[in-house]
Amino acid sequence: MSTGSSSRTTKPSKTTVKPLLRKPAAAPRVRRPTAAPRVSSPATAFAKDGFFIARGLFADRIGDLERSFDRIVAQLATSGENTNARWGGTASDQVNGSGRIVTHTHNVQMYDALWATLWYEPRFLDLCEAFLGPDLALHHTKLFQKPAERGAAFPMHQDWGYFPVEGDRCLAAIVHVSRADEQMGCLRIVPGSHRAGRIVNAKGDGDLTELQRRHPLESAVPVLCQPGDVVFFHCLTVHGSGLNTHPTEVRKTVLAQVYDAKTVATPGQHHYNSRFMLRGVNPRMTRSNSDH
Ligand SMILES: O=C(O)CCC(=O)C(=O)O
Repeated sequence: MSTGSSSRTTKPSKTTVKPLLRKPAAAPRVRRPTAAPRVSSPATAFAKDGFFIARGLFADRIGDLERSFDRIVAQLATSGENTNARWGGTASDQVNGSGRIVTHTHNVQMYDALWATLWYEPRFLDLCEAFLGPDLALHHTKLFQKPAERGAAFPMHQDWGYFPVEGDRCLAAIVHVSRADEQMGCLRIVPGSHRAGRIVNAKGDGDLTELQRRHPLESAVPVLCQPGDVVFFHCLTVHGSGLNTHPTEVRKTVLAQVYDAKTVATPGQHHYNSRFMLRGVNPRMTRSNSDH
């Protein structure tokens, strides 16, 4: 596997926003460098930018991941339930219009053990540990499938508003099961935005917010990914994702929310907090807390 924000060739963008991944820099002019070039560590990049792309982290598992993903989506379709998680609210209506879909379920580990054990892979946890420290708990996971042509967008938001964690020591990790580009409604991010802290009205499923006026979806940086790439981002990083208007390609992702188990996730939130320990110990766990 290779990690880091390395270059990928992409089709020319319709927007004026530059994709996150640039072409390789021209060869340096200095003939005899006196020191090796500085390469920032994942932890340094995450602290500075509020995100890190682990290229190909699960590329060698992609066949199994996609088979499982497709099976779960088929299972969802037979349930008769509403599985469309397209957000409501005027901000979402403005970007989505009508008839758009994002197929969703929470807690993918409840469908297939593959999505329970994947988070225990050392290559995944080593990165989480670099970003959050040695004691790591799983909050929840979720699956998103944006169908071709009709895939819904997520307006810009910060995640903390949905499941606040003490000290904001929480991250999202998006496992790309398919590729994702701008036409397919890829993730869009505002690099460094986590450093401004919690924004009031940070949610994306209500009326248009100051956050969305300040950071329009189309100005955020598109994060172009290949199957097996994992994008980690801070719970304060301003982000959203676009429409899937691609005529044939489906965008498939599974997202895990992981937090520092030395901090407490505010109870009573809409999002289920599994509190499963992925690595290390939870020094704040109590008998009553472990029982609901
Ligand atoms: O992956 C996406 O399309 C965006 C998901 C997202 O913004 C979120 O779950 O907070």
